[in-house]
Amino acid sequence: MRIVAGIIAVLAGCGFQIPDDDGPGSVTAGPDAAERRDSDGDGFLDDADVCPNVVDPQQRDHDGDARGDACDVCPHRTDPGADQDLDGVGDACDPRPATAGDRIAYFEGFYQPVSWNAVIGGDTWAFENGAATQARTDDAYQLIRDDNPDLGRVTVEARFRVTQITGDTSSRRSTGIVAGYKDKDTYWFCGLAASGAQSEVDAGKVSWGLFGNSFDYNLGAFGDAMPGDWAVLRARTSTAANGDGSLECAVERNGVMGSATFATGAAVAGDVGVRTNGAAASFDYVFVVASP
Ligand SMILES: [Ca+2]
Ligand SMILES: [Ca+2]
Ligand SMILES: [Ca+2]
Repeated sequence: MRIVAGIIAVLAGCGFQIPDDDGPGSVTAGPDAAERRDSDGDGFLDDADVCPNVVDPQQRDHDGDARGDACDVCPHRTDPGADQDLDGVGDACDPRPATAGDRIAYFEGFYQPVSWNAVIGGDTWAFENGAATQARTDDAYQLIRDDNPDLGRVTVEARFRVTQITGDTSSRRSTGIVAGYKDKDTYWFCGLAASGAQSEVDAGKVSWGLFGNSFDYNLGAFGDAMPGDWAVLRARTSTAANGDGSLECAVERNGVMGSATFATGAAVAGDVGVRTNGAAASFDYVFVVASP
């Protein structure tokens, strides 16, 4: 959502860099050569570059902690930058902080251009100010990022806010993420759902044509109605040795945590996406860690 140091860095990058013979990105030696160096050659001098060693002309820093999205070990969360197992996923967002092997599959801050696909409902999503927004409450809408090959086991974190739900209670009202998306009839979901004047956490799997649509839920996890405050969702998929898959789903809102887990006899593999059903909502980001 934030771009820091952009103006200063652009001015510095355009006006004061003097290339010499030491190769790309270096500057003429002098008393302040270290400050004037552009190590990655992206036009932003190191002391004003949010990722001094990653070519990053966009200079995006979604969480505003002065570490750019392109080099932040937890790009969605202000954190000290610690990574004890050195796998590139910060301790604050590593599902296994003491075991190497996880990796950041991607951080999606929904800045244009966004290359996600509308797979359910019309393509009525808006991408503005670093958020994906669905304003319609009349139907289900689902966006998927198509990763090839599929990611397999994932931990997904997303921040979202529901602004309005349809008053028609004949349709299910929910907002959250999807994981293990195969096609519009086969995917797992985790999110916040309407439950009378309260809201609940749902985890489940849509598998029409195989087992039907089934889910588990944490009824009345939140005393608040579904629209309102921002919520942070965390979901983990796993597949056991016998092939059974499960999805752990937790939502935190105003310091209150609700969770639900759904398991069934099918592996979890496929793409990650976001989904609304009878609800208008904005997604601030989606952060995905892939694990072996
Ligand atoms: Ca630079
Ligand atoms: Ca950052
Ligand atoms: Ca780590």
